[in-house]
Amino acid sequence: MVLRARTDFLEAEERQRLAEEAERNVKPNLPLSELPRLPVRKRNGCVGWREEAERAGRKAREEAEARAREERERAERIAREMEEERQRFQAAAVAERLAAIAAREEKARCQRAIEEEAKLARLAQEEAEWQAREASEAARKAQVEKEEMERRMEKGIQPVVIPTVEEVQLAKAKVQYKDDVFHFAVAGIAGSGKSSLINAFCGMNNRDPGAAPTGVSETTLEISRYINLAHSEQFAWYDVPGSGTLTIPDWQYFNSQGLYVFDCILVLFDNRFTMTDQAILANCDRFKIPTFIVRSKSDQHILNVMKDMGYDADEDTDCREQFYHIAREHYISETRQSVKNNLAEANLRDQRVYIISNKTLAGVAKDNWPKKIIDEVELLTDLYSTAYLSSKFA
Ligand SMILES: Nc1nc2c(ncn2[C@@H]2O[C@H](COP(=O)(O)OP(=O)(O)OP(=O)(O)O)[C@@H](O)[C@H]2O)c(=O)[nH]1
Ligand SMILES: [Mg+2]
Repeated sequence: MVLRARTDFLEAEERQRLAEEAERNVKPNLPLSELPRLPVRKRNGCVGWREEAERAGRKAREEAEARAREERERAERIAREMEEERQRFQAAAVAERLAAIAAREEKARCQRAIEEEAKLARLAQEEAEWQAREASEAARKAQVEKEEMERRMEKGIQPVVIPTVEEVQLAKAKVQYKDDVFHFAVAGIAGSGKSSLINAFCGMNNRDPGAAPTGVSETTLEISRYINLAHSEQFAWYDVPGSGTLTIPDWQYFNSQGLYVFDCILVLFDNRFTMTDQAILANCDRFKIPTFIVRSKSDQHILNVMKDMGYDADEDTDCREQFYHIAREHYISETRQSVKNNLAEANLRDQRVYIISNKTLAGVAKDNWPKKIIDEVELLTDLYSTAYLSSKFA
């Protein structure tokens, strides 16, 4: 009994201590009046004070635990809500900062784009201004050149056009140029007697087989090559189309015909000394090509002069001879003076004019000394001297 009582007492004491402790811990300020009233339990089957105290302590502890749990949960909820709020706030701040950064970057990008556009526009404007200046300078130079060309052409000076190496090679191939052959070209307006002159040089009559075609309807349209059989290894003769035959400006005639490849050029004229003749002479001087000015058809021209002087074909031989000599002298001096004047007017070097007729020349070439020689012998002599004295045969 004593032992049980003792145990009950210790248990009750322990429970009381725990209850007090729980009460102290959980609800220290609870007024005494609010403490649950402890039912009095009688010993031996009645509710004892220890059970009541234990129940009360348990209940108080449970209530305290429940309140503590509630408080904790509430505190946790508040903390969670605060954390969420903090996170929301933080996210909003971050988003705001990011938006500000993005706005700044966008602004900077726009600024850069504007600056880039402005730079490109400035460059384009500078390029356009430079091109305009270049175009204006080119136009000014072209104008100066045009004026210079007009001025020179007014003075009879033709523009210098230097052929390229390829053009020279082509022109040489076209005329079958050979380094050990001397190449004579005869140039002049259509009908001046070029083909007839070449036939005469080659010792042929116009109707001989192999002779250059002649006559009003036999206009030469391409450069043709002829050989003097007596000198076939040394000389080649070229019949060049008359400038009036082709639609080529006078000053381009020389280059377009490739006349720069020839070793010597005869400029043949019949009635008038033309601009093309002057251009050929000027270009030959520039290319250091020897030239001979030749007036053709002297027989016909002298006869015309005789007729102008009143000569009648029925006159007797003596009278005819007298007319001939006077007309011949008149024609020769008039021709020489007129060529001299033409050369001077065209600012060209003064040079001799050879007055010939093709029949007389053909006779001289064949060593049949005809009577009415004017410059035929000298022309042949000077031509061949020029050839033999040239670097080809020196
Ligand atoms: N009387 C005379 N007639 C000539 C003389 N030379 C040429 N002729 C004539 O003039 C005409 C023209 O002569 P061509 O030799 O064909 O003249 P061309 O310069 O070759 O003529 P194209 O080939 O058309 O440029 C022909 O009827 C010739 O007979 C000459 O010295 N005296
Ligand atoms: Mg001809």
